[in-house]
Amino acid sequence: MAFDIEMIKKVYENMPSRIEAARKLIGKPLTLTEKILYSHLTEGNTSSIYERGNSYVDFAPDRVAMQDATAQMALLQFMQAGRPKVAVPSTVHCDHLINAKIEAKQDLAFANEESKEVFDFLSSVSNKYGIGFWKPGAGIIHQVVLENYAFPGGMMIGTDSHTVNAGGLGMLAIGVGGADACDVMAGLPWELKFPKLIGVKLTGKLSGWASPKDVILKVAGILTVKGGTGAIVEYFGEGATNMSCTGKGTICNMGAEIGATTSTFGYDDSMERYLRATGRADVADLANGVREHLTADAECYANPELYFDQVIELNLSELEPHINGPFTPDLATPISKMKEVAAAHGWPTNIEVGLIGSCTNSSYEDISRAASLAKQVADKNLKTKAEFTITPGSEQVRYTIERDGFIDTFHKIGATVFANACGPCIGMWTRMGAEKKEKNSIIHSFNRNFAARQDGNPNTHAFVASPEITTAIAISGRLDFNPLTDTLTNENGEQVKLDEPTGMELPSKGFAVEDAGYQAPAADGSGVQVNVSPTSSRLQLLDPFAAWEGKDLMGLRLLIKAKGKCTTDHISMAGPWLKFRGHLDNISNNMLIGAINAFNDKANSVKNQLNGTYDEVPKVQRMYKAAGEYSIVVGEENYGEGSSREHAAMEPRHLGVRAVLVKSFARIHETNLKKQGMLALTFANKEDYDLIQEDDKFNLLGLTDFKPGKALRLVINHKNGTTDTINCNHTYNEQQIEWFRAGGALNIIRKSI
Ligand code: MIC
Ligand code: SF4
Repeated sequence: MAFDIEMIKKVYENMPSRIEAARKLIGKPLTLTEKILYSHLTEGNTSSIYERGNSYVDFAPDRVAMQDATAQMALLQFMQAGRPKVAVPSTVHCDHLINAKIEAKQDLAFANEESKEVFDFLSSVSNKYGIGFWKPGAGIIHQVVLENYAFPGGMMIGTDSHTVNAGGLGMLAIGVGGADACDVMAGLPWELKFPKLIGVKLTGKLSGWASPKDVILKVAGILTVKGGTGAIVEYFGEGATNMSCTGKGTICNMGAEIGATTSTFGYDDSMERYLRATGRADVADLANGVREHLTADAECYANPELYFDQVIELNLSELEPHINGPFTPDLATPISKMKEVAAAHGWPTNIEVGLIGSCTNSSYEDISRAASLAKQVADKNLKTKAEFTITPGSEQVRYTIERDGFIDTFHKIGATVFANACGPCIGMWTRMGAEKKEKNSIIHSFNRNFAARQDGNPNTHAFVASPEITTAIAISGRLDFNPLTDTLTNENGEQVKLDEPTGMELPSKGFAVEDAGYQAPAADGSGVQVNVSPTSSRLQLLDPFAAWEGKDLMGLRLLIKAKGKCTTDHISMAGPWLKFRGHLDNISNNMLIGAINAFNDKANSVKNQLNGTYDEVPKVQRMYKAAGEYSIVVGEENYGEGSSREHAAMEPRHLGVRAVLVKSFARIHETNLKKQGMLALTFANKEDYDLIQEDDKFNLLGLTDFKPGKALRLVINHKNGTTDTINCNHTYNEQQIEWFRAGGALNIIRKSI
C-alpha cells in the first residue's frame, strides 16, 4: 500500500468541486497547472481569480520533503516553532552527505561514521515530530519521492530545487528554502506568486539515440537558465504520452535549470504503469477515478496559445541528442555539431570520466539503455577509454539492476558503483588529481555543471548529456565522438559502430528490494529527546535574528560587487562545506567565496573598507560585524540561481549584510532572503550597477514607509565626495514586509505560539 493513502483520497475527493468552482469563476477551460493550483488553495474553493505573474496566493501543499543538507536548517527552524508534530506528511532523506571515493559499501560506512552526529540528529528529530526518515544509502530524495510519494494532481514542496522531479508523476512539486518548509510543517499556508504558464507541445516519438533528457537539454537551450523564471512548464501532446513516466521525471527535474517554478505532465498510462510497478496500485485506482481532473481541459491542448503565456513546440521524431555545457546547463549543442563547436571554443576533447546516475537519470530505463551500450564493449572487442561511474538513485533501483545483471555489465567496463546518493553531482567526490586544477573534460548525466561543482576544480569542463550519450562518449573517450555517425577502432584494429541503445521502461520481473532504508517515526514522539551538543562543529541551535531597528539604514559598506554569474554555489559552496549545513556560524565561513569581485576579477578577494587591504569575503564581513557595521552585496542577473539552499541567505544575514541589490533574482533565493529578514532589491535601472564603486558607502532610505510596489531609495556616497541616488525595486508584499520588520519570518511564527 502507498504511504499516506488517506491524504491522497482526500485530495481527490476535494478536487472536482474545487476545479469546478475555479472554472466557473474564470469562465474558461483550465490547464492542468491551474487545476492543481486552484485545488490546493488554503481557502478551499476559490473566491477570486488570481493574476498570473502578479497575485500572491496562499497554498496548502499535501506534503514536504527534505534532504539531509537542507533538512538540518529546516528542522532547526521547525524546532523553534514549538509544534508537537508536523501538520502534513513529511520526509527526510539522507543523500547529500555521502562522499564518493572508493565504492558504495566503503563510502557509506565512512559517511555513517563521519556524519553520525548529523544523521542521528535528523533521525531523532524525525522520530519526534512524526517525519518519515530515509537512512543514508536509501537513495536520492527525488528518486525516492518518485518511487514512493509522488501522486498525480498532488502538490508538494521540498527543500531542494530538484523537488520538481515529481512532476514526472503529474504533481506540482516545488523547491523551497527550509523556512518555507518549516511554515508548511507548522500548518501555516505557503505563499507563492501565481505563476505564468509555459506550454510545451511534444509531437512525434523519441527513437534511437534520443531520450527524454534531450528534450530538456534542448528546452534549456531555448529558454536559457532564466527563461522559466516565475513560470510553470506544462508538457503535453502525443510525444508526452508516448514517453515513460521516469523520462518525464528527468524532464521535470532539469526544469530547475531553466529557473522554472516547476514542470508537470498530465496523468496518462505511463504514470499508471509506473504507479503499479512501484507498488501503488491503490493510488493508480484512485487516480483513474478522477482522471479527467488530472490533465488539462481538452481545449487548452487543442489551442495552447489561448491558454498559455508562451508555447514551444518540439517534434520528438526529429530531436537530436544534445550535449550541454561546459559551466552552464543551457549551452546546448546538438551532437552532430560538437566537433566544430568544441574546436571553436578550445574545449578539451579528451573525456576523462563519464558519470551516470543522480536524481536526474537513475531510472530502470536509463540504466538499462546505458547498459545496452556497455555490453557492446565486450561484444565488439572495444576498450572503454574514460573512467566510468554510476550513482544509482535508490536502493530499489540498485537492487533491481543488480538482480538483472546490469551492474555486472558495467563492472566489465571497469565502472565504479558509488553509493545511492548525490556523490559527485554535489561535489562529494574525491577525484584523484583534481587538486592540481588541470584543464580537463568530463561528461555526466546529472543536471548541473557550474564551475567546480563536481570535483572542486574550476578548470574541469563538465558536460551534461543523457545516460546513453554519456556512456557512448565515455567508451570513446572523446567529447567530439558522434555515436550516430562515427565509428570506433576496436582492439583488432577494425572500425565498429555502436548500435542504438535499447532498454526497458520497467523491469519485466518487477522491482525488488531487500531493505529500502526507511524508518517510520514514533506514533507518539513527545518523549523523544533531541540533543545538540553546544560544542559541536556540525550542529548549532539557532538564535533568533534581531528585529529591524525601525529606521533607515545609514552608512552601509560595500561588501562585494559580484560580477557575472553568481549562483548559490558561488554564494555558499557545497562539496566540503556540506558538513557545516547545520552550523550557521561555521558555514558562514564560505560566504560568497566563489563570487567574482567586479573590481579585480578575483574570487574571494575584496577590499576591506576599514583598512584598505584585500582579504577573503567572510573575513572582511566578520570585521565589519565586529566593528558594529553593516553592509550590502551587489550583483548582476539571475542572482542566486541554482539551488534552494537557504544558507546562501542566512549566512549574509548572520554576518550582518542587510541588503542584496542585483539586476535580477532567481525565485527561490529571493524568497529565502525575504524569509530571513533581508532586503532583496533590484536596480530600477540596470545600468545603475555601473555606478557602484569599490569604496562606496550607502544609505538605504524609505524603510519607515516600506510598502508593496513602492521603490526604496539608495544614496551612494562615493569616496570623492560625490553622491548618486538611485531607485531600488522590490517585490515584497505586506506579509513579507512584516518578515523584514520582525527580523525574519520565524520570529513571527515564534511569537504566535
Ligand atoms: C543541488 O543540486 O545543488 C542541491 C545540493 O541538491 C541543492 C540543495 C542544497 O544546496 O542543499 C538544490 O538543488 O536545492
Ligand atoms: Fe543530489 Fe545532484 Fe540531485 Fe541535487 S541535483 S538532489 S545534488 S543528485
